[in-house]
Amino acid sequence: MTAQPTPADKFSFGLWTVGWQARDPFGDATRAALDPVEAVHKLAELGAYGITFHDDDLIPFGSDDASRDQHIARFRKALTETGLVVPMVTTNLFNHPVFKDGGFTSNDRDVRRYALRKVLRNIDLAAELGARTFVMWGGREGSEYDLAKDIRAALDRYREGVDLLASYVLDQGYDLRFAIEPKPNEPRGDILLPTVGHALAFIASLEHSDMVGLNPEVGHEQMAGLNFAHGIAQALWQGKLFHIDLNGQRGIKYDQDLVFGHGDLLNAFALVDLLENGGPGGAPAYDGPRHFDYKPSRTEDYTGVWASAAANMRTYLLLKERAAAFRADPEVQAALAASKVSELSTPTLNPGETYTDLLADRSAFEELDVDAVAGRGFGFVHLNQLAVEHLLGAR
Ligand code: GLT
Ligand code: MN
Ligand code: MN
Repeated sequence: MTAQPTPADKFSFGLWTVGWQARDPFGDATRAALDPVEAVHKLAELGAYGITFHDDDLIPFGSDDASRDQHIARFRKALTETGLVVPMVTTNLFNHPVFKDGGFTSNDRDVRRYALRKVLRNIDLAAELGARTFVMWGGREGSEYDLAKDIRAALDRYREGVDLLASYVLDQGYDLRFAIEPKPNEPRGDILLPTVGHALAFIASLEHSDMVGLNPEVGHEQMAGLNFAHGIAQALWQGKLFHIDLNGQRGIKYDQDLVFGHGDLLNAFALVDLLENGGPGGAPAYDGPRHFDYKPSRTEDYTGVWASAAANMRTYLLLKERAAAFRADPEVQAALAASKVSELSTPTLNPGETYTDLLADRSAFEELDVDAVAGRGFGFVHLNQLAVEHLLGAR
């Protein structure tokens, strides 16, 4: 197998992923802190092209201006040395206790104003480093108690916040777009904008909705029992797939952040096929970073951390290779045709046909042999089995 990542694959990692010290609600850290400079060098060696971060991942919360500048300068030097880029930046509005009831939607107005200032400062840094996407994961925007949060007011404040940030970016002339990351729960009992669908509806209500899209995460949709590949397809369909968080999740439970493909592998296969082959004429449907947002399991030492980082990229490339073989297989092409997959792209009405014409078309209704049509099988199971066999390397 030749699946060797290169920068052309556009793989990126959050600093908080490989840098996770594996502290969980039940146990202490199992790994020492990772120097961001080392993360840059290591990821570049492994073949990644980008690294992303929260302000607090790079600059410890509360740092004074001089040490802030120093942290940024060391990081920039590592970027220059390795050629790694920063395609995305995000702000931590969840870790410090001040955000215990959220950032943009805290009931406490002082917190909301502070949160906006923290993000504005970080937007300047994002632009300075050449990031094109600014992710907003509102992990603390939510509630545990229904009567304690006025959800409509919270959504008003959320919109007020995003509108303000978007107009700041426009006024500064930054080449930066926002990507909202949905999640149904954890750390809050219920998080606002819990799914791709909720976030899309929210985005449509914004003043600068064209500047705001999505950063869906595999595990987050799956925590809600949803089909990730479907969510991504709709995000693409709506022109809103601005960024993507790839990882693995096994069912409806806490956010596992496993390596990409270490959860629902068949859905990951469909996802990679969609991203890589789902555009016009079989071209890629998405050309942004393939960003891994995973957590190296708590059981791993640093050897395991770097092995898991490499595993994300290798799994993606293997799935890409399998998807290409699947598409090129004549038996798959015959099965796709038998399943009428491409017939769905034919409009239901003829060019220029109106509902009056449809009402007059006796072959569509009065004369249609409904029982005969109902009797036709679609052959979807055969098609899926071919996908499984390609996935298993059996074809
Ligand atoms: C946090 C969360 C992720 C988000 C990150 C961006 S931070 O670790 O679990 O899903 O993408 O804020
Ligand atoms: Mn997650
Ligand atoms: Mn994420």
